[in-house]
Amino acid sequence: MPQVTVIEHLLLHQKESPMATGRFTRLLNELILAAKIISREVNKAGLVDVLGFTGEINVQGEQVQKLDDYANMVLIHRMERAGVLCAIASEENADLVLIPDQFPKGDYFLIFDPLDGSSNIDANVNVGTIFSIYRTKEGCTGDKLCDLLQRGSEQVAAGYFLYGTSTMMVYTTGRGVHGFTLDPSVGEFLLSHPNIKTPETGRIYSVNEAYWDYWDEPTREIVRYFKGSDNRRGQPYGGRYIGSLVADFHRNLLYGGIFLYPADHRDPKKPKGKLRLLCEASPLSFVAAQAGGAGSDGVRDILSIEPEELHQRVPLFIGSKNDVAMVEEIYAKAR
Ligand code: AHM
Ligand code: MG
Repeated sequence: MPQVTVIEHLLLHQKESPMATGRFTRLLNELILAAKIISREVNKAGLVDVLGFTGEINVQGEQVQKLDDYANMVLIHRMERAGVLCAIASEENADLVLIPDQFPKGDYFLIFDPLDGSSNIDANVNVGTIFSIYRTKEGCTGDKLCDLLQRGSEQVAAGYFLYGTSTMMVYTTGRGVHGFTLDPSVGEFLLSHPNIKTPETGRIYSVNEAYWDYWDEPTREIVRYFKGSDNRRGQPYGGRYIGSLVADFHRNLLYGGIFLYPADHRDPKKPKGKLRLLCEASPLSFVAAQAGGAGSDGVRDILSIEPEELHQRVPLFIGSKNDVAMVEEIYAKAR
């Protein structure tokens, strides 16, 4: 396969697309650079003890940061200087991060989860950065939340970096989903998975079944459907759950399957599940939809939900189209 970088691919295949602008290319370039820096630090995670950086203060006299804080800092530092954003939102920041006055501004709005699955870091399990990009609404200054919040269907691009056995970038600008693998010897993400399509019916279900007692009866029926043999496959789906959304999603995207994080009706902390609409569910649903799959809250397409707040949570059922449709069908029957 010829070695095509992300930016070459964007420019080669999307000439007529409004996304092939210099500003969008700059945004993507900065994001990629931030992800390479995060990837380098994630790869060193296991060496922290070996190198003696275990205390609060490292040998340079600097405060040792948790990797998720570090990833957040790198992303904000790079992206606020990119000159193409009007604001940033991160899973780690309660409020919008506005672009400081000394830096030029643009009309893109970037939302990210800097290090999804970070509770797995110490066990050397895959983690990732999820991103979502919008344009500021027409006529808006782009510095007020109410101006920025939009439905997932308005995203101009979304995707993720997966820090796994190799580091990958998977993204869409609404013209298919493409995957690139970081070649550390040249320091570039090279096209490895062009035009990803997910199977219409999957063979994997991914859910934290320990919450069984917290679920309502229709949710249990859904999980029984996937683990039983009276389903579309005529045999149980394989159960796989890493506990890193981005890694569970990526595996299911390639192999076919469904990831479920339902509402926990008896857990007062999670009446809408755990995952966030804007920095997790919406970007991954955009990728899923572009790969021929779907994302739903059990009733509606995730991409159709009008956000009300920055850190809004949403039940999430995402992956192969027929499997997501089955979830909606079982909930609909129960209503
Ligand atoms: P986080 O954003 O606090 O890291 O939580 C999100 C993570 C997802 O990556 C993962 O799918 C989920 O939490 C796992 O939650 P649970 O331990 O409840 O199964
Ligand atoms: Mg997360």
